[in-house]
Amino acid sequence: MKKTFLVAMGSGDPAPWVKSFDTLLPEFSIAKLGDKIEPGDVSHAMTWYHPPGSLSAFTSLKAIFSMGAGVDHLFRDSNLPNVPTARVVDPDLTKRMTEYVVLHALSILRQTRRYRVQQTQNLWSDDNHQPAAGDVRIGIMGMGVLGQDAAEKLSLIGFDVAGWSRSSKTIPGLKTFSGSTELPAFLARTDILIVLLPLTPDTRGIIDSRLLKGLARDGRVPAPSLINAGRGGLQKESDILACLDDGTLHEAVLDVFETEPLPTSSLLWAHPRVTITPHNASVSDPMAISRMIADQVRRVEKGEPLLYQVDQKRGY
Ligand code: NDP
Ligand code: OXD
Repeated sequence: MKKTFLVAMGSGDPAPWVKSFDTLLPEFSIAKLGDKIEPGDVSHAMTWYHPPGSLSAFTSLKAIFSMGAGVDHLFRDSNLPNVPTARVVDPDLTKRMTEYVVLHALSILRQTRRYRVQQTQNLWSDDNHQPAAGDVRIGIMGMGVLGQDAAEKLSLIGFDVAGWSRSSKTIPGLKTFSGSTELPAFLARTDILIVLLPLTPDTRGIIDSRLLKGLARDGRVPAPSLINAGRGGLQKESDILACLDDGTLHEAVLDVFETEPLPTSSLLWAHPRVTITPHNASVSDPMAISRMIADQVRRVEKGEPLLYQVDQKRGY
C-alpha cells in the first residue's frame, strides 16, 4: 500500500507540482488538497498558504515542507501538526533572488527611472555626476542563504556592502552588524537598503518611518532607496509613501506587500518612484524545487535528519 504525499496549496496551481512529484516519487501516491484520500495514509505534505486547519486530520504526517524559503505561511495555522518542518534552500531559488536584487540595485545606481522619464520628454540631460558602485553603500537586512549570496554578487560588482542579522557573523570582505543595538550604525551607512528578512513576530513592521529616517544622509545618491523582497508584513506602506514624499526615500522597489495581491486602490501603484513586482522576485520552480523536496522525503524515509529545518520558536 503506497503512502500519500500531499500537495497542500491554498495559493497557486498545484497541477505542475503533482505532475513533478508523480515522476520523482513513484513510490508515493500524489494527492492534492480536496482529493479523496484516506487521512491516515498521508505521510508527507508540501504546503504553500494551505488553509489553516486543513492539515490537522493527517495524524500520520512525518514531515511538512514549505514550497518556498519563507515559512510565515505555515505559522498562520494554529493547528499545524507538530512534526519536523523544513523550508526551501536551493541554488535555483537563490540565484533568482540574487538576479532580482542585482537588477534593481544597478537600476537605482544607474538611475534608469530618471532616464526613462527623460526619454518620454525627448530630454538629453546628464547634469549630475554618476557615482561608481564603490561609492554606494548597500545594506542587506537578513544575512541568511539569500542575503549572503546577494551580498557576494553585489560585492563582486563593486558595491560597498554590509549585512545585518540576528546573530553576529564574520564574513570575509563584508561589514557585518547584528541585533537591535547595531541597527542604527548599519542604517547610518546604508544608501540602498535591501530587505531579505523572514516575517516573524520580531520583524513584523520593522520597515517603518523611524527605520527609514535612520538611513544615510551623507551618500553619493539623491536620497537612500529601499528594495524589499522579504515579506510585505515587514513594511508599513503608509510610512514608505510618506518617506518618499518628504524626501527621506528616493525610490522603493517592492516585491511583497501588506496585502497580496496589492489592492488596486493602493497609492503605491501610481507613485512615480515606486517599482512594483507581483511577489515573484524568486519563484519556486516546480521542477527544481520538487527535486529538492523529493530528496528530503527520501532522507526522512531512510531515517536521516531533515535538512533546513525550521525553528518554530524563532519563526524561521
Ligand atoms: P534564512 O533563514 O536563511 O535567513 C534569514 C536571515 O534573517 C538570517 O540572517 C537571520 O539572522 C535574519 N533574521 C531573522 N530574524 C531577525 C531579526 N529579528 N533581526 C535580525 N535579523 C534577523 O532565510 P532566506 O535567506 O532563505 O530567506 C529570507 C526570506 O526571503 C524568506 O523568509 C522569505 O520571506 C523571503 N523570500 C522571498 C521571496 C520572494 O520571491 N519575494 C522568495 C524567497 C524568499 P541569523 O543569520 O542570525 O539567523
Ligand atoms: C518564498 C517566496 O518564500 O517565494 O520562497 O516568497
